[in-house]
Amino acid sequence: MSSSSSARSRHDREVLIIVDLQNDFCPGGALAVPDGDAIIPAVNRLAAEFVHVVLTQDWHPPGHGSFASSHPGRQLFETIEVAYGAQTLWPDHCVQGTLGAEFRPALAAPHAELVLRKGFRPTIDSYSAFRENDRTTSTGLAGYLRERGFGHLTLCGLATDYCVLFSALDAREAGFTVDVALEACRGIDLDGSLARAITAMQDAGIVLL
Ligand code: VGL
Ligand code: ZN
Repeated sequence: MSSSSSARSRHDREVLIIVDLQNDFCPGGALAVPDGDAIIPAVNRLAAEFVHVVLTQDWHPPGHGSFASSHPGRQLFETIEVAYGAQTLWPDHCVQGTLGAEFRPALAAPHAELVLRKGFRPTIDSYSAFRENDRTTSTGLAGYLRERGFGHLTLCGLATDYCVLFSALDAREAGFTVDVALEACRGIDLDGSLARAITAMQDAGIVLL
């Protein structure tokens, strides 16, 4: 057994999901999360502990419906009504094939077994790695994890109050037990969204580490 695999101690029913640790969510990126790259040492430590790791990647086509630039006259970070309800308008970010959409180079998870891309449908955003923002379109991730025999998920990454939050809530709803490693997450915090996210996760039975 190699030294790296013997250092990995987590049980085979457990998987680490690293959410959207991409250039555009780090300082200098198009939708930078404050201190977003400060989580990388903690994320890399977690990744080294887990045998099984999944990465998610926000992956929007140019002109995506979540971009303020697609809605002339609208402001950045404004909330508008779309077919499925409220949608926050973001700067253009994580456009497919661009440097901003690539994983942060300092992320060290070469043994990740799946990269789950989301947000690729032009008119539907997807904060959750499980279900798009219309709350009906599945990404297939729950089925994948179940078929792999995973029962317990640990989440970390960006941003605590958007993609980590929605992924954690949907994971609970799909029947997984869920931990969120808060020291390995950072939030965007629009209008108190970070505090609301913490409360919502606690109320859903998610264990905050
Ligand atoms: C995210 C806003 C828009 C995230 C993705 O990864 O939390 N937030 N797209
Ligand atoms: Zn996005």
